[in-house]
Amino acid sequence: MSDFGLSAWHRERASEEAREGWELARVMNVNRTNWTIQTASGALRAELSGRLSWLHESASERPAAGDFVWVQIFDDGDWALIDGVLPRKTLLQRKSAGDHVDVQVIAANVDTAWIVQSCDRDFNPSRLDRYLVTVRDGGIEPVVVLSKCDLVSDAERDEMRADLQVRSPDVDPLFISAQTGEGLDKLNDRLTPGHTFCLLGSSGVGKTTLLNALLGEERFATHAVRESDQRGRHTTTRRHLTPLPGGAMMIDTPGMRELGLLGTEAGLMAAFPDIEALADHCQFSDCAHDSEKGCAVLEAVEAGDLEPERLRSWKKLHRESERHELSLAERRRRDKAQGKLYKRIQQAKKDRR
Ligand SMILES: Nc1nc2c(ncn2[C@@H]2O[C@H](COP(=O)(O)OP(=O)(O)O)[C@@H](O)[C@H]2O)c(=O)[nH]1
Ligand SMILES: [Mg+2]
Ligand SMILES: [Zn+2]
Repeated sequence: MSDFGLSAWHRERASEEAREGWELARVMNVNRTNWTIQTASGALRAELSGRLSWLHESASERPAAGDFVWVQIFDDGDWALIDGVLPRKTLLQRKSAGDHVDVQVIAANVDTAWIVQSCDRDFNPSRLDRYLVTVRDGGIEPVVVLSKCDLVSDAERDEMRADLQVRSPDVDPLFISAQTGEGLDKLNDRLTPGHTFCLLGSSGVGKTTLLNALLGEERFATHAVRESDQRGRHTTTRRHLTPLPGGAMMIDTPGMRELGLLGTEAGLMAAFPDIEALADHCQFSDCAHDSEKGCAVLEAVEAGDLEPERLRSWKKLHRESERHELSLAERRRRDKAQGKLYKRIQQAKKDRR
């Protein structure tokens, strides 16, 4: 556990910039301007060096949960200074919530994401597609976990399984219950030591309960789903990284109300390889698979080889991802133009003096 998930890949990157007097640590959580890091000797409070905060102007470049960082420890191990971030092997990000279009990092260096939906009321294949695209886009392996299976009948389970078989044939869901313990051994078996895992899913689906079960103790607070609106309250307020007994790391996240897509072309390709392969055979290279002549994707739907619902899902996510990427590009262009204008004004002022 002493290397908190530092992979060979990261070690190699670290040796390229080996720093005298600095050591490697891992970001456990972030709270505005405060970081908690895991070092070889335990958890520590940390701050960003002035150089780093200046270098990393955009929030998405700042150290996030799961990042490996260069630190210097002060005051007998009381606090640390972060002065560098190792390249990220994988990156989990979304469009920031709300109208403002920007990228928000959820976590860095996650190997496998457990996408959790609860059997009783959260099961939703469309939302699952959204998570799959996000996870794939970051270069992360997805595992679909259907929680609270104690609350549904065997028939209901079969229905969900069949539903997924049609909609997302690549997905092999794991039914688990933290209540009865069903399926937990299967999850435990998948916890490769040294790998980093991440729990994703709506609030109230049982992510933190699952983490506690894996830890074998009630370390983190969970919250009952409110009867009034059937939603879980946000008990997990921040993403945080926790070392598990077997040597794997787990990042728990608060439920995200929105998981907006932004520039996830690679994720769409990885999550919908069938559609992408068919699209290669469309007559027009910019085919939108709507009503075009010679559209191989529509032909596949017609022939019953592609589930229409799957195509609908792909289209929706594809459109959203492109739209957000365009507005981000547009905003960046505007910011840049504004920056130039500002510089010109400053120069003009100077010239007048
Ligand atoms: N019946 C049942 N309830 C569960 C299970 N796992 C979690 N819960 C309950 O679901 C609620 C929300 O759990 P929590 O772990 O806080 O969800 P999170 O928001 O995803 O972290 C709590 O009241 C848990 O007791 C389960 O396997 N079966
Ligand atoms: Mg939670
Ligand atoms: Zn087409």
